[in-house]
Amino acid sequence: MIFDFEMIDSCYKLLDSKILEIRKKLNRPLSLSEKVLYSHVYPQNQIKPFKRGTDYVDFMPDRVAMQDATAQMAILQFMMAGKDTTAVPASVHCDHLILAQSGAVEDLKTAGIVNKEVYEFLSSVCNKYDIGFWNPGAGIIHQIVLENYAFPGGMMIGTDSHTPNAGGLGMIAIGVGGADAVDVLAGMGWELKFPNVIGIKLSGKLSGWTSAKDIILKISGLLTVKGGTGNIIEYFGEGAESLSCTGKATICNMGAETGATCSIFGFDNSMIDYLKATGRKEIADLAIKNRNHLVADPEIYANPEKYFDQYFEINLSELEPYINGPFTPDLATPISQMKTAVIKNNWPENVEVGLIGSCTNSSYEDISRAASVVKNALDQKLVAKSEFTVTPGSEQIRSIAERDGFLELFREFGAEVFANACGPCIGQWARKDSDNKRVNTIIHSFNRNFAKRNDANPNTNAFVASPEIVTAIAISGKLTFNPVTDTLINSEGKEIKLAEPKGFDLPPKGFGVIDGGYQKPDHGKNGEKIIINSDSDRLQLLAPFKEWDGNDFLNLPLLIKAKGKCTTDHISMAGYWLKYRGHLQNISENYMIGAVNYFNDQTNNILNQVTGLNDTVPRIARFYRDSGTGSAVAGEENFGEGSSREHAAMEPRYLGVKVVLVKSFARIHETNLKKQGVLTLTFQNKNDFNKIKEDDRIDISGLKNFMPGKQLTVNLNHLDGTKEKFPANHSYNESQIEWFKAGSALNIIRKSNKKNVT
Ligand code: MIC
Ligand code: SF4
Repeated sequence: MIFDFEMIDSCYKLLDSKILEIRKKLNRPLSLSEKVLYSHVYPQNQIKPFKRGTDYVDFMPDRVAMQDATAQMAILQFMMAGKDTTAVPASVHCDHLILAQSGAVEDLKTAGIVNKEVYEFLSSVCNKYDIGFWNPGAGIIHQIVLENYAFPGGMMIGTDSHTPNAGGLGMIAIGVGGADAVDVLAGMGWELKFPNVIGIKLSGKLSGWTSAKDIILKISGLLTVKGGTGNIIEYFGEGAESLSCTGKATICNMGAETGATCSIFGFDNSMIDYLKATGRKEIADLAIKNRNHLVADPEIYANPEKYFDQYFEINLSELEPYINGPFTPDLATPISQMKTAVIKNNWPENVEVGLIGSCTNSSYEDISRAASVVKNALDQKLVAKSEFTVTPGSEQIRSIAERDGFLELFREFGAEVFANACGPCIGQWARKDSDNKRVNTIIHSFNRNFAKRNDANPNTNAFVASPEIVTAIAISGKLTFNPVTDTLINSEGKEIKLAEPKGFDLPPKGFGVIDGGYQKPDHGKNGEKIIINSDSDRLQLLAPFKEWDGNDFLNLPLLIKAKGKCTTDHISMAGYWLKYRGHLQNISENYMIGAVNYFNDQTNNILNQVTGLNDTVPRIARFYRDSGTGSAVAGEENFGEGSSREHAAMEPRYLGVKVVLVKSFARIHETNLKKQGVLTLTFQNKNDFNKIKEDDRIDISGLKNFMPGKQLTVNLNHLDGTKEKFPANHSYNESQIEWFKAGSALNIIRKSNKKNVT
């Protein structure tokens, strides 16, 4: 079955004339990113040469995808918008809420019981609003999108930061918060600062132990976790064409770790093969007809330095496997240097668990290559020294991995095969025998490795590598093992060298036909009633946030000055807390509990300026809110890095935080805060961060003349009566200032749509 074929067909029908029009207006060669972006400007008659990195532009993406942990808030907000149906095709995927504990069958059953209320809510809401619903066990959002929905030249948004996965199939696919999704679902333009474009030419060809994952591991090291911010990464070159479509998706998926808006590959034969293999020959045919529009113009490829805002070249023939981490995905070490790095950094060398799978690395190619390593190890009488787990990305992949004997091989090897879900990647991992403080090392093929992310233990050193390297390291049990050069001793005492991995881009026996767990919406034909019990602790209807009272912020107590890395995992932790993703009041109890207090280096232990006593962040935030002052938060670089979860923005709003003042923001988090009505400011002079004291009261002045490009002023009122004053920057445009004034972006949609809601 091809989803939304009419929509896709009409996109391609219009593409030729759109590109002609764009060429007329821009009169210069176009990158692929520009072709896709300009052909989705909304409305199309607004096209003019936009300034990359400066102009805010409205787009109309072709579709929206949401996963269960973010869909709950997105849909609760959409329900407040008062619409009958969604303006573009949309889908919801149940993947984040399944605990990985006792294997796929048992865990799915438990999830069905534990999350019943949430699944029923999402399923009935999807029916009512005509949204495709993918049941728990169907797979992880990005795999399902790639297998079913993505198409070359399309544009989509998704309420998950790894939405860019679909760039592997030539799509501009951008991770956003739920409020952004509501804009698109409600048929309004979706606003984005027109991104810059980083061109990366891949030359040469991968071989041996090196895989697509190593390309993005290297690039994460080059760009760092903030270097991609405000940019689309566009790949090209013969190396790019030599990669499988799913390999390209891995690169685009993990590109989120550089802060990039998204990543994209030009249309090529690997995409044709993948579309055909996944039952979408008709789409491949349409794309072939539009081939020229689905790659950059030849002038761009001939002169990349001239046209891209930044340009890099990577020779795949020279690339070696990488291992990134711990605690950050951009700490990239080539495998040949791991022995030295482990000693130098005192990383614990023994690896306790190797985990493969996740949304970014569970393609047939990944599974078949990892399985070939396992088979070779078994054949050579090697046993795994570390525990080993496999999390397939979708039922489609799981079923053929089972059919083709790979999962049996993994089991023979002692692996635990978890459900097709996020599982250990997002702290939904009931890790056995783990005390919560023990220093230890794990290695996985996921995307992120922030502190506490996988098992809630702050002392778990998590490293990221390709599935085949994770497998080899799990066999050796050592972080320092390099399968390219090193040998192992087998159960007979013989010295053994692991053979290089071998796999298949696509399943030789085809993908087969499976019941993938899809529920077709019936658009409320069954008279769906959306019921949220008032005593539910999982779901809570939202109440609109209050509008701005027209005054400067005065005397806001500093809530917390967060030290160092403060990702959305630090701001609104996942794992245990995922169960409250549909209940703002309950989830707000995790606000900033992972952030390090600058003044005592502790987490979730801050000063209450009024009582003089230390307490938790959520409790003190509530205290300030209820006493009528509200509060202010300060932070450092790339604040809110990582996830798209808008809970990290709704919680401070709900708890009365009025301003977040930091050295720099991650894109999605800054937008999320703006959309929820929290003022986002950055230090003009980053050293001003040092001036903020634990018992400061903070004023923000200039709000009455809040306008684009005009700085606001921060006044610090120190306890000893002294004051310090400095300017702060903001990135608000006019319409975003309206969000702030209205109390949230949603309040504006609500006002323009005064219909009663369910
Ligand atoms: C992640 O990988 O961090 C998540 C969990 O998928 C998040 C979404 C969420 O927090 O629900 C993301 O990437 O946006
Ligand atoms: Fe799920 Fe992990 Fe992928 Fe996020 S990165 S969507 S938690 S598998």
